[in-house]
Amino acid sequence: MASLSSLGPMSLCCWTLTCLSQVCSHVPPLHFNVSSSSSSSGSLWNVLGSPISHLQSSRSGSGSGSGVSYLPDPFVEYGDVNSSWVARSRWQYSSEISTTCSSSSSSSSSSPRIFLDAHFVDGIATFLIDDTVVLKSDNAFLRNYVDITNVVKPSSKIRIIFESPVDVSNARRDAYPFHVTQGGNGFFDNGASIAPNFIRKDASSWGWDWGIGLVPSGVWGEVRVVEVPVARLRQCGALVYVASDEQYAVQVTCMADVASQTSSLRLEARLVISSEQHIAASSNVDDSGVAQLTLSVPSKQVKLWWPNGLGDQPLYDVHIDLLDQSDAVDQSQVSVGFRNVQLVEPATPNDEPGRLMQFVVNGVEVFAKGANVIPVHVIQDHETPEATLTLLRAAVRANFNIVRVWGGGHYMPSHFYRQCDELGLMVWQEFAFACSEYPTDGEYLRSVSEEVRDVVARLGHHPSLVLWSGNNENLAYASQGPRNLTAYNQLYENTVRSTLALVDPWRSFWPASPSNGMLVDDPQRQLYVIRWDGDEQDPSQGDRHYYDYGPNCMNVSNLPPTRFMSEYGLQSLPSLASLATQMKPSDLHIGSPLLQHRQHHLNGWEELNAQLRRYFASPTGKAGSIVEFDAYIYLTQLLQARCIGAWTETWRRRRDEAGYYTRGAMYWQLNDVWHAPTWSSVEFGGHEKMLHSTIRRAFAPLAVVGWLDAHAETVSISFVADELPASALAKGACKLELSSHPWRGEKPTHVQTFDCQLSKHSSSMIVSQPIEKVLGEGATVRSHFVRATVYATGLPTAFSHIYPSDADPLGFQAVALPTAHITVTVPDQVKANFATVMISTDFPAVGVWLEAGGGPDHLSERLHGYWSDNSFDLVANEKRNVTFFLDDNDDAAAVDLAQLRKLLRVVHLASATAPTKKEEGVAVN
Ligand code: BMA
Repeated sequence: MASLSSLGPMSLCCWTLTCLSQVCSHVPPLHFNVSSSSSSSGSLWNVLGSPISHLQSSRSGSGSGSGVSYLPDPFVEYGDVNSSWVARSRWQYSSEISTTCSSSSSSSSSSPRIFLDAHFVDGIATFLIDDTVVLKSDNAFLRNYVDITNVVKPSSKIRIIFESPVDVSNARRDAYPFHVTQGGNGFFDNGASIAPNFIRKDASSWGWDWGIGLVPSGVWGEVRVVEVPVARLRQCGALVYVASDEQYAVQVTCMADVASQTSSLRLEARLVISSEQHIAASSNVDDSGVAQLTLSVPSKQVKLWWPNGLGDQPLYDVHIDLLDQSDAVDQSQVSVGFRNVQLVEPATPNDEPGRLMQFVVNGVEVFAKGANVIPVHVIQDHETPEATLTLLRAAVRANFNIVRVWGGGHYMPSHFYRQCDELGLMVWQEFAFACSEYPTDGEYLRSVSEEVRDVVARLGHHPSLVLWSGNNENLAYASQGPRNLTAYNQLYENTVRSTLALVDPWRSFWPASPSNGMLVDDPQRQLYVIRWDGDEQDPSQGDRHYYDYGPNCMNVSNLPPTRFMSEYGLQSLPSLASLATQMKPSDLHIGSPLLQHRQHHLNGWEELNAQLRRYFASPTGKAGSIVEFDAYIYLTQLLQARCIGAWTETWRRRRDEAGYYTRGAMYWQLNDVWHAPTWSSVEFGGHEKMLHSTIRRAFAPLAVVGWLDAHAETVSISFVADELPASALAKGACKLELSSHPWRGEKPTHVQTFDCQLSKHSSSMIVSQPIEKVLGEGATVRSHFVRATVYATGLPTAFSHIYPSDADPLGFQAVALPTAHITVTVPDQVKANFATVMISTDFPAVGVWLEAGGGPDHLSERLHGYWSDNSFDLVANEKRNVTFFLDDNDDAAAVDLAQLRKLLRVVHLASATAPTKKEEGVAVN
């Protein structure tokens, strides 16, 4: 870095943010000190965030108007509506560039060049230096690089003007020669006229059926002014592919900005296998500044990268140097991993019509277990490494091996993918298109093509990234007419796929979710044709999305067949403690206007309440009270956990079942962007809902699945396994116990045991018996329930509870549900960031839910953390140890036991529901 270190940082002291529109003339101009970065690449400073962030940041004292907030928090109360004017306004960031370095400081350059790097400029923005336009940016997913040498002067003024994305996109739509359907949302500013599909910007930032509509503009990346005496690496990427049975290849591609024409610029790359062993190669930089080289890596010399649950995640660094003669003028580094991941579509084992949809990782047919990820934050400067890590660790805790980065959001920040590499989470990365048609004029398609190239250059090296995919749910538009089909092909086959094949021909491509797959996907011939039989939800091929809120959601025989279920879900409410951070106590009751406002899913309450009424008695507590609301929240979460848990187990157990051969289950949706009724299993901020613990069991390496047939006449027990330890696979290592438990009794009244033989990466039915036989003599579907327990050497004991009442039109209202008395014993002493408590009960308890705070007594006061197990069922007289962990990011902290004792609460079905008749002649406690 010899010549770069001679660069003195230019400095830019402070940005002024001004509102340029009439609509916001009442807002005083704000001054922001923006920190300068002293990185060796000669960067100046960053302008991070959006007007929304800055208008609020003054409240915390970071702006010059300390102590004053010009904008209420958009996430609190009706802040979304009250801040819609920000997206309707024009904004200007302005500042001064003052150079402090001398252009003659570099020995090897007579004419340094100066570049403006502006990464991830979200919105419609014009950059001006003095009064010269240097950049017009309207694709939020790009990194922009502009040579400003001939424009910038010492003490130049720089301005960024953001237009209103609402006005610009509406104008573009109105001027477009034909109608381009915009679907999926309409929540910005109470349903104002919007055209999100006319701007390359996070579609869900305009609001979604689970999300707040803010349409924030801003700079999520960095704005830097960089002086380059000789040359610099603008960007470097690496792609790993299988070159032969014995060899991997690492293709390194860099783009250089060259200041002084020299024929001796060279790129050198070095893969570090160990401190003694490196593999290196070099290449010249061509006239256009591109340098590409390939490192050949014998497979035997590197360890394989595996998804979570299947092995380790070794990563290897590639050091890249840009050399002028023998002087290093710039350097870069990427980490790579070695794995062979393909999404394949072979025939089914018994040659059924259609084909499988199967991830094969290093030769292993892997069942994909995971969920769909939406943006971690609508205002992307809040998508910090801590926030993404908290979320991804929760995914790993729930035994995920994959996440789908859904196309209605944005490409995630780089640290997200790095964390997925390290945690073993495969990423199915969708291009940013969802639930809409899109324009297909030349300028739009050119921007998309550039986007594809940039996304590959930025993300391609990540071993976790295993699949590119075209869009979310847009194939449906192709069937609407010839014009629509032509537009579809232009955008996805002839632009996204064909560009992708030029820059990353090795990674698997899936045309859309859902879809029937690719008929021809041949980068050699440059031929890309979707397989399209007119039904993108074809049960015999490709993936499928399933949402049907009408039928009894615990009747799993309603679930449709599919080769891969890539979306399914049901709503629930977030915890009271979370809601209380964004709502006043007076909003915290069933049906409150604010809650209605945040329910963005059409008929959401009706569907949810119909399912609740089917299964559960009404929530306990006085009508309209917070106690009732808290119990209602619990019931929505229990319902979601039981139904989506059961659906997940069902897709998994159909792995090897003829007529199904389902090879993936990815529920909708992992996370949230605010506190509202949504499909998530993890709340905004990281708190786990009941579903998350239930999913952890459903995705366990060995899951025991108990299920009822369509008429509730038989009880069946299936095992589903991924990778298992050798100890569990040995003969005699596995026992299954089926026990029948009275709701009101001390002990099981009928117990059967079976030997079982486990095998990995498989599903199989172990027992299927008439329900009377399982319940035993004298027991009825209303008086008893069933537990299946699996003991396998080297594995934790796994349970499944089968409630025959699930098939009863009255659900749990039909049984003699006792009021269990549950005791939790908190230890006296603990000096760690976790504490193990013992939970015990007298009677059976359904849906036992532990929380370290919250509820009507403590509202938003709680210890932030998660439980080793939660949302479980207990039989009479059972005792169980459960550990509470403070948030992952709090490693140094210790659990405050006094606080835990004070805040701890336990809810279960009987405690959350009002006493009902439940069963003739049985008194209810
Ligand atoms: C699917 C998703 C999202 C949506 C979800 C729930 O269609 O792709 O668009 O949020 O269903 O309705």
